Amino acid sequence: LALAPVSAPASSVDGFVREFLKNLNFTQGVPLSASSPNDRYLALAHTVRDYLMARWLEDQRGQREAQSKGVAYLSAEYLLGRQLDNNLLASRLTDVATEALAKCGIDIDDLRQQEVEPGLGNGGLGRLAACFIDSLATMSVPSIGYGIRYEYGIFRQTFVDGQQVEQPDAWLSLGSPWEFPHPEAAQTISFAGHTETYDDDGVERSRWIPAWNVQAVPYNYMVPGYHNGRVNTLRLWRSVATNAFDLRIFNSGDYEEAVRAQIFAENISKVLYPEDSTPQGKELRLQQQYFFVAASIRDFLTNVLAEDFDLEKLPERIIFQLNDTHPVIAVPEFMRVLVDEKKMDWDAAWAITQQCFAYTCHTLLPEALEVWSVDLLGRLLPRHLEIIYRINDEFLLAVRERFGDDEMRIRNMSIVSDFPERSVRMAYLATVAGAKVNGVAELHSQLLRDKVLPDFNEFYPGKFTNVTNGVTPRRFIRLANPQLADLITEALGAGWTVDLERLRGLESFAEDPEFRARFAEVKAANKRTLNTVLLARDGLSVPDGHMLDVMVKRLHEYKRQMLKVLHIVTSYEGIISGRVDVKDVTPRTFIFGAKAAPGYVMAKRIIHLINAVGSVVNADPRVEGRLNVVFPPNYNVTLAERVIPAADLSEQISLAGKEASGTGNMKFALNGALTIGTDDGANVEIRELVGDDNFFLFGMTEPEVEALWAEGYRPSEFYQKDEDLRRAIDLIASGAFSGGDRTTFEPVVSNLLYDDRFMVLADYASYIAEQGKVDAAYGDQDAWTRSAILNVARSGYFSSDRSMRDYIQRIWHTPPAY
Ligand code: 26Q
Repeated sequence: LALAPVSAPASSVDGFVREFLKNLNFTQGVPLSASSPNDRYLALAHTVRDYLMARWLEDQRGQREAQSKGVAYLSAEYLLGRQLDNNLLASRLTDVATEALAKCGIDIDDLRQQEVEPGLGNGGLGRLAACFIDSLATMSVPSIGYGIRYEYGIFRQTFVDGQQVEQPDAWLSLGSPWEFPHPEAAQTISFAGHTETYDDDGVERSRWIPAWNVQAVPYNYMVPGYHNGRVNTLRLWRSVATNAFDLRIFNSGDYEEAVRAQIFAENISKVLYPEDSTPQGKELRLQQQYFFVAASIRDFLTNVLAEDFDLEKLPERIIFQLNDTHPVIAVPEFMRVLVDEKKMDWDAAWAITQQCFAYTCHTLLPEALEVWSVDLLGRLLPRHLEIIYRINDEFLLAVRERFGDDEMRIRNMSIVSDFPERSVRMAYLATVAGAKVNGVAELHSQLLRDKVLPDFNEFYPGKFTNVTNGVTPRRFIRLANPQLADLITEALGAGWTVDLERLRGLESFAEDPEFRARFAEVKAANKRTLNTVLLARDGLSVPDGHMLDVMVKRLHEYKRQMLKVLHIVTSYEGIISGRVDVKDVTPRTFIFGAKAAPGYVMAKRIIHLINAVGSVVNADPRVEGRLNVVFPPNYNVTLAERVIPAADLSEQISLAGKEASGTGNMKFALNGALTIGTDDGANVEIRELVGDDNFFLFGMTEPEVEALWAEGYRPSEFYQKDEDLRRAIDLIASGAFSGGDRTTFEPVVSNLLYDDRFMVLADYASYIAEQGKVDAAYGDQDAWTRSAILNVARSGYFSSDRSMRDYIQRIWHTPPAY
């Protein structure tokens, strides 16, 4: 019986009712009559799990037995969003579950609200990883995601007097029905200590004598494919104290010390670092990185490969995709395992390693490129540092062979830099080790090749490639915008959800007045839903008849929320100065969503300013309610799913050459918002696809940005020359948004006038002019709707399924299905 495959419960309403009540009674230990909403949510989640279990077990066995090449996605972040609805959708259980719960007198919507989303990521990079594993499961690609099970995900943001205050995200506190811990499968992960050489039967070898270790306990999560019966695995590691370690101290009677050891070990997976640029070289962060990749590599080698597997054939079985530099310490770890533990010859091990890794870069900001001080690396991972040095020595030798003793070039290409302190450049290590290096949008990949790593591109022709990001249409259309999804299905038939280029078929419907009316009605309904959600969530409202102008993303100077603020202040100043008749102002609601890294002072000031401007503008009777600033705190995936489908205008206004790709931009276009944006990241590709007539372009191009920098950028000149800009900045400086206090926002103003690294002032005039065109275009609602439909019709390219196909073809060379 134990060998017989389990089977899924019956997919009937009555079957579901039975399973649900059974879970309520036997898992939650409560009768329906005494159950809390949380009990019911957990019982429902367990019921959905049960339906997926048979396929999951089958797929785990199938993937192991197929022995085909697979992908291991290594990512320090997975920003999953809520699981219940996704898993219901994937397994076709939404209707059955809804009816079954109704029979029990329960509104399933009430239970949906119970789920706390796992916020195990900061923003774009983490959400991208979540979209990718969804696509891999949906496309039956043999794959596994590896990461960290943070006990606290991205902080919960609150506002106190308009300023950001962070609260811990205790996402596990009410139970976590989607995870399967396997403490019995824990791995030991070691740290620190020293290295030594020894004589191994006449061969001199190195080994690492670590000083301490922790246990890495795997927590498995189901990743169901959409309507294909597949269930892949996401394996997140939790750190716990090693028993033996505890016991020794415990027996010595030093209980405090024993507890300290426990806390120390468990700290590793305790909390997600909330910085997503200019990372500090924190030791705990390096511990996290090594902890999860070492556990993942060991997991693959011991649990996936057969015991007698010929390691020379590793490249035929695995490709580790490095999601940015965060998991790059996997490279020396892999070498250490092959050379020190498996006793493989260095050159053979290196040849294999270079085929088993590929690296995705997600940034262009120099300050965001990760480096680790040699000092810290040597203390925490002494053997890995030796290995990195040897990789670098051999690499630089090869560079000399190719280019001669060009010391400048050698210094520039060295994985180990000497300045400002001796440190390891993780992006260089990844580039040298990776079979391929990719950027995340065409423009980004081109700049990566030509501006960030040109020497490497010359040395490794063909290594650099592009894979433009994508987003999953399951979560971001089907779940987030069910009414649009139904309208599309009615027009095009089913099938578009897994073949998003089919949205092209909507182009002809854009010419049909009746379809346009229905499309507009869906948008209006989504706005009403958003209004209801925001009212309940934050007491905020989105008035009827307003254009919804949305800027949601992490707060960063390069993303230029300040430009948006200046636009709002300009509109406001026009009204209160009497130069603009309020009756001529297009009613707009500006929605912001943005978290700032807790230590990013300027970003926090900008949040404060947005809230301050909102308080004044929203309350000023002269505005007659035509400008409305709404800034719900704690923007997350759950809120994104409500905001994006309601949006009319998508703000993608980063300085050209700074946003690697953006993925929010894609979600908006797919939900029928028009974009106002710069020629940056994937905006470039969105505009090419949707057409100039359906996209509001403004601002300098990347070469123009370069040129202005080169000639010497003086923001104050723009302030002097542009009257509207001067009025807006003066109004902020006057204290109009800070109760007359001129000091509150002085640092923001000074920064704009005298520094302005991201050239907000240089692009201001062009932005304001383009916003004028937006207002004019919005005046013709029917034409606007036509453009919105064309945005949907022409954005099918941005499905993460297409991204996966590109990775498979250009990088992974894995079979398309198993
Ligand atoms: C690194 C070291 C120490 C602490 C934190 C970090 C860290 C964490 C997160 C560094 C960067 C991140 C996240 C970066 C990120 O989200 N980048 C975005 O990736 C998206 C997906 O490719 C792109 O669309 C965005 O353009 C890019 O900004």
